[in-house]
Amino acid sequence: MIGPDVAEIAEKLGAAADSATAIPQLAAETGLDVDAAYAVQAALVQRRLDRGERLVGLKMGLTSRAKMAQVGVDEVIWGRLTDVMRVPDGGTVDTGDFIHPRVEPEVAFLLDRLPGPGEPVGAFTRAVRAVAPAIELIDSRYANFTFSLPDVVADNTSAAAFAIGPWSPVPDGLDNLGVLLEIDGRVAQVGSTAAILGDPRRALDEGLRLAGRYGVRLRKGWVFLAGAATAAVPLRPGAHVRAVVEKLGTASLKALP
Ligand code: OOG
Ligand code: MG
Repeated sequence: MIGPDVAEIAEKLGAAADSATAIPQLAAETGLDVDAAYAVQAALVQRRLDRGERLVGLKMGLTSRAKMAQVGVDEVIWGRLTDVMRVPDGGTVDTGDFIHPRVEPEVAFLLDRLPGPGEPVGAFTRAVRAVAPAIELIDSRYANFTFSLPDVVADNTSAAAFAIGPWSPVPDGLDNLGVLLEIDGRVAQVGSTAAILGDPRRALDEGLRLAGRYGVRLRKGWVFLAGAATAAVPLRPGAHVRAVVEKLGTASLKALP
């Protein structure tokens, strides 16, 4: 049996992102399973590295029920972040660069020394130097923002852009902080960090475990997005977006009119 053509699928997804043009889902047709989908994701991100982008971190996806319900996939997934995806806090994005962008509130970790393979994860406080409120801009490359599990994994878990607010030292509790997503000063989503696997710190354990399975090691200095606490909201031209996390503060971005 001939397996799915990883390079060809990665090229299709990369071209869809570059041209901001949606494509049909491709996992069912190509027989792509989750392991092959992570191979596509690696090739898709390698395509970015080949043109000079740098890996700067990792993101978790579908770590909350609200997100799983919104997209109809109920498995925790992870993707890769590059420097070009990072928008300065308060910075501007052009919705025209994306297909159907959505924004969601996140908690970001700044990674410190991490356990090597086989070592126990150890204290979260040792592995994480700082935490921050963040906004993730996701943009599925599939038509109608609809996908299966292998499809979204291959598409680098819809990663497109992210903004990180001010870093602060890790507070005592991270497990029940209020989360708000505001669009143009109006509350669009309300949640709690408890929605993220019960405690966003668990997202790091999951990230280490899942990325480790595919031979990816998290690095000191990397950013780690724990996954959205609420459903994502479409980003319209001209919108001002703020994510507010209790005790951590605010991250913001705007869309060009
Ligand atoms: C998949 C990515 C999910 C999150 O925070 O849950 C994600 C998607 O919803 O398109 O980034
Ligand atoms: Mg996200």
